[in-house]
Amino acid sequence: MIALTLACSLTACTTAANDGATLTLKVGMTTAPDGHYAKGMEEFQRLLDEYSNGEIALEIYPNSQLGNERDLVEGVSLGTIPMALVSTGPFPNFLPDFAVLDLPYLFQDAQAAYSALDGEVGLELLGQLEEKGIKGLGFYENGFRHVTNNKQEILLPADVKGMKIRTMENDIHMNTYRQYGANPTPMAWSEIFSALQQGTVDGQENPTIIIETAKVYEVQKYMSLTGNFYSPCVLIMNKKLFYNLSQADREIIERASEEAKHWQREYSQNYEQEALEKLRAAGCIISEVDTAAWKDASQGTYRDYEEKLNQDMVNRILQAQDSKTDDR
Ligand code: EAX
Repeated sequence: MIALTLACSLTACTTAANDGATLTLKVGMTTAPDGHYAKGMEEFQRLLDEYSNGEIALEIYPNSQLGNERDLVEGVSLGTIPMALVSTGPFPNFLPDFAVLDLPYLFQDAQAAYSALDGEVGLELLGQLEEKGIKGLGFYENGFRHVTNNKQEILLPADVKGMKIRTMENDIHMNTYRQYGANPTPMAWSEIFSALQQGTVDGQENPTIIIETAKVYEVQKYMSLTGNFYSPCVLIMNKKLFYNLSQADREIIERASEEAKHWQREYSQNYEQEALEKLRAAGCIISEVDTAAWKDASQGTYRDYEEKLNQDMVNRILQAQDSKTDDR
C-alpha cells in the first residue's frame, strides 16, 4: 500500500485514462510520435499491459512534451518524471564513463554495439546510473548518426569546414566536429527545426529515422551517410519508484522492457531503408561517403580524450570487435 501511494504521488496516477490500472507510468522522449522511440514504447506498453493483466499502464509523451533530454534525465533522477527514453548524449555530464560510448567510429556495426551494451560494459554503465537515483532498464536503438546540411553536398571532412553544425550537448561529439574544422553548436533537440529553418545553424547530425520522422528534410537538402557516432538510447526509471514496487511488478517491468528493447532494435533496423527511401522521395540528396577518410579525420578525438576516458572500457569494446573480426 505504501509503495502504491508513493508510486502514485510520483506519477500522478491517471486512473481515468487507463481504466483498471493500479499503476500508471509516464515516459518522456524528445522524438516524434511515429519515431522509433515511441514505437518501442508502444511495444513496452503492450507487454506491460499483457504481463500485468492490465494493472500497469504506460502513458507516452513524445516531442519533448516533458522536457528536453537534460530535463528528462534530471526529472527521472529527482522523481518528478517517472520514466524517459533518452539518447546517452547527456550522461557524460554527470557520469564520465558514459563518454566512452561517444567516441567516433567506436562500433563497426550495430551488432557490435548491441553486444557491448547487453554485455559487461553495458551492465556496468547501467549500474552506475543507480548512484544518481536512476534505474537503467536497457539500451535501445537510436542509431548511427549522419550529417545533414543545407549548403552543399558533404563528401569529405573538409567539406564541413567552417559550417555551423548542431551537435548534442556532448563534449566528444563537439570535439570530433572541431577536428573536421566545423563549428559545432550544441543545442537541445526541440530547438533544432527552427534553428535550421532560420539558418542559425547550417546543419545537424542524427540517425536516419530521426531525420525522417522529425521532417528534418523539409529544412535540409543534403544528407551524408557519415555514421560518425553510434548513438544508443536508454530507458530510465526513477530508482525509488522502481524499488518501491513489489518484486513481481519489478520483474514485469524488466521483462517487458527487455523484450521491447529487442523488438525496437529490429523495428529500427528494418525501417532504416524505408526511411532513406522516404527521404529521397522528399527531395533529400543522400550521399555515400568514404568513411575511411572520416575515420582518419576523427582520430584526434581519441588523442584528446586518451587521459580522460575509462581506457579499460574502451579497450574491452575494441578488443571484443577485434576478436570477432579474427573469427571471420
Ligand atoms: O534522442 O538530440 C539528439 O540529437 C538526439 O539524437 C535525439 O533527441 C534523440
